[in-house]
Amino acid sequence: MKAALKSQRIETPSWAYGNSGTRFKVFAQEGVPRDAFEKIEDAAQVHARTGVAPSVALHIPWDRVDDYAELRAYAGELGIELGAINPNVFQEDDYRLGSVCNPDPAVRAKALAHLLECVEIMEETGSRTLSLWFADGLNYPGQDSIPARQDRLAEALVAVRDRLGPGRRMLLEYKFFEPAFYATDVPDWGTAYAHCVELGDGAQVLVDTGHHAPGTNIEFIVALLLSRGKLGGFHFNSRFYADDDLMAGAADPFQLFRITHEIVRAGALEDAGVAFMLDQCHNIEPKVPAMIRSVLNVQEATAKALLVDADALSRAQREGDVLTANAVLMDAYNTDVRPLLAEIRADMGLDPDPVAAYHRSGYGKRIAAERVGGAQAGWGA
Ligand code: PSV
Ligand code: MN
Repeated sequence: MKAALKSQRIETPSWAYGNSGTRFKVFAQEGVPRDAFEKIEDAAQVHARTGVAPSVALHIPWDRVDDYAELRAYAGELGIELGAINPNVFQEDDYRLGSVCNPDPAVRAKALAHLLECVEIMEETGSRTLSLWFADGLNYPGQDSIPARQDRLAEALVAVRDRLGPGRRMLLEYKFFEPAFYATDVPDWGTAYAHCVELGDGAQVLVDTGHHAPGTNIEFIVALLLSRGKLGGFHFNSRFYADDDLMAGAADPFQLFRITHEIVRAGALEDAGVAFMLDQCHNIEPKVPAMIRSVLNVQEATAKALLVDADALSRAQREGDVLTANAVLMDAYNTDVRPLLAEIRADMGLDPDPVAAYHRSGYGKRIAAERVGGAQAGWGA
């Protein structure tokens, strides 16, 4: 159990270190990175404190630099790697009616060119994962043909797949609404799964925990995708209402446990095939310690999942003993795993309390003093 927790890998998103907000207001914070290099410094802090966050995902063009080899080397100096590359085909005026599903072939070609640029960036950054999310969709019934848009999507995905280098894969993320309100082109796991099956081995589904209707049983989706070899990874975050992008484990730690239980049960924790990534926006809280907290929350859920007595559970399930089966799960969930995780951190040469250690380090004060002037990074809501 200790070995599994020590070797867990949780990827943090570069964009979570920049300013973010809602469509009503983006609140600027002191010390926010001005470029991709400074975002990497913050991500490296999260790894330095937790020991289990050794890579950072990039979003292009938010993290565009002249020399990706230099960015990769800088990350390496700070002890982390560059992770998934996330193309952005949702923030230009041309994409008003969609990107790869747009009725205009010229816009589709532009979007595809950006996706292929990101495939090239993967070679320079050493990234193995291309993480695709499309904001494409419709606001009004009749606005465009739903099946024609599916065909356009499939055509673009095939073109991307055919350009992926060896050992590289593409993940397709779904989201049921926003920014489109009537029909999203990849709204659910079924649509993503259907495309990934057609695309073959190099394509898998990405589950962002914030992208479901309230009450959706996400662990069911996880279990099903795992059983079909099509679960590529997660964007963990918490939601109360919509795609809130709050700290993972903040809203519903029990849901996070139920998801990690399915992963552990399927033996998929050690299998590097399922990428544990975070996708969050820290609008009002300080970003680096919020990210550390999120990593710890995922770690706690995983530790509890590893505590489930698998033999007792499967015996109770075989015997149809509903109450015992449920009690086995709840026993694990209700165990306080914090002392165990503190011990593991001590074994790893880390401070047992990563958030306190971060505050004591003075890093937050230092970046607030040093990162003055220039344009703070943000996703421009
Ligand atoms: C879309 O809501 C999303 O979850 C996708 O993963 C994007 O890349 C990310 O958020 C951007 O914030
Ligand atoms: Mn996401």
